[in-house]
Amino acid sequence: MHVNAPLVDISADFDTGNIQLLDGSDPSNIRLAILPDSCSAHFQWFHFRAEGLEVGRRHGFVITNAGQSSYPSAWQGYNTAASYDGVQWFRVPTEYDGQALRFNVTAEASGISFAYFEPYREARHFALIERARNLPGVQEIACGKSLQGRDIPLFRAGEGTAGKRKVWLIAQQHPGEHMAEWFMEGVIEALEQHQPWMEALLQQAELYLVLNMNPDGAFHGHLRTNAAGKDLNRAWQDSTPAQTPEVHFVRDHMALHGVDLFIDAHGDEEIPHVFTAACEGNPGYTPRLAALETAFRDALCQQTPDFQQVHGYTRDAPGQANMRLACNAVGQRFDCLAMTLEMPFKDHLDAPEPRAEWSGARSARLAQDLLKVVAGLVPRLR
Ligand code: GEM
Ligand code: ZN
Repeated sequence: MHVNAPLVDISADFDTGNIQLLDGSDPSNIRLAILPDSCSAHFQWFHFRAEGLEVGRRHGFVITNAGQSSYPSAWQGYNTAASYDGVQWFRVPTEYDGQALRFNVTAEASGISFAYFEPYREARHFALIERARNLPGVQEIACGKSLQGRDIPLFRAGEGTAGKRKVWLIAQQHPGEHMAEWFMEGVIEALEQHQPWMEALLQQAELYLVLNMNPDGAFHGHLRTNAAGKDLNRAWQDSTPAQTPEVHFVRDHMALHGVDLFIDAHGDEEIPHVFTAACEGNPGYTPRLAALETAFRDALCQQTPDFQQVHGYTRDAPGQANMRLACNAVGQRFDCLAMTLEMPFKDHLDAPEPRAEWSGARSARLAQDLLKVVAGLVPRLR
């Protein structure tokens, strides 16, 4: 006698949530679809909770519209992030047939979460802001507002004294790239630990930090845009308070304080490696900047196996960079070392960790390694 399994409850009505339930009648074939960003066709980020699973029973999930996502080829070789408790995340084997994305789990508990990447939840974001606010030597020097009125604090580690180099780190312009705020958590941890190398860095530089550039998009489970459907990483020439206040706020404060080194933390859907993109296509690119980029990349390769220089974006031809991007706009405007840091949604195949692949913890660890490299590079920035 076939006993109907209890229906599995699928929910995404929480911060960073994104899924639409199409058909939950068969627990071995729960059919789902990812919803697009609010005012944009972009979609790829998903995060949902399944409750009412039968422990020991195999449950199957199908994301039926994966083939129409923003980066469909990115699903090749991708494994879904999963967690029973929302804290410990692991990957589940995932199949992509060119249209649908499929993953199964033999339930070890009655509830499980699935996401495109280990989510950086709003509660943790607020806690990180409080950790920064309570850090000795760190001030919240300004607070911008997102389009929907969420705070965007600008923190500075250092007193703003003349003569110190200004190192800016921003994150998650693209809200679905949650590894970016995990990276910023690593920056805050490094400041909390008062390691000698950090003290040496702060003797010669100040850190200007934006933990999450796009809190609206992160809250709504967006992949790429803010609440107005704008890609913030295309707004660095013509940001406006009405459509892209998040970028407008940071650009204003960069003009006020100056920039000697800029890191823009992102995630990449397709390339299973950690890498950087820089300013080789800028009209103002010079041998000095080229040498700094090489020194930075070589030093980070020496510092950690979680970085490499073989794989990455195609280099821009001379004078052909898209100057609407933060890295290129800031590098040009301030004639400084400026880089986009890309962390993978998959694994960093130069140092694979099959259980969780690329993760929040590895993103945070990368930040510590990157700051150690920055500490060694500060004397050369100007
Ligand atoms: C990327 S940055 C793209 C940089 N490309 C080159 N060739 N330098 C973006 O905004 O599209 C960052 C990201 O989305 O993660
Ligand atoms: Zn991005």
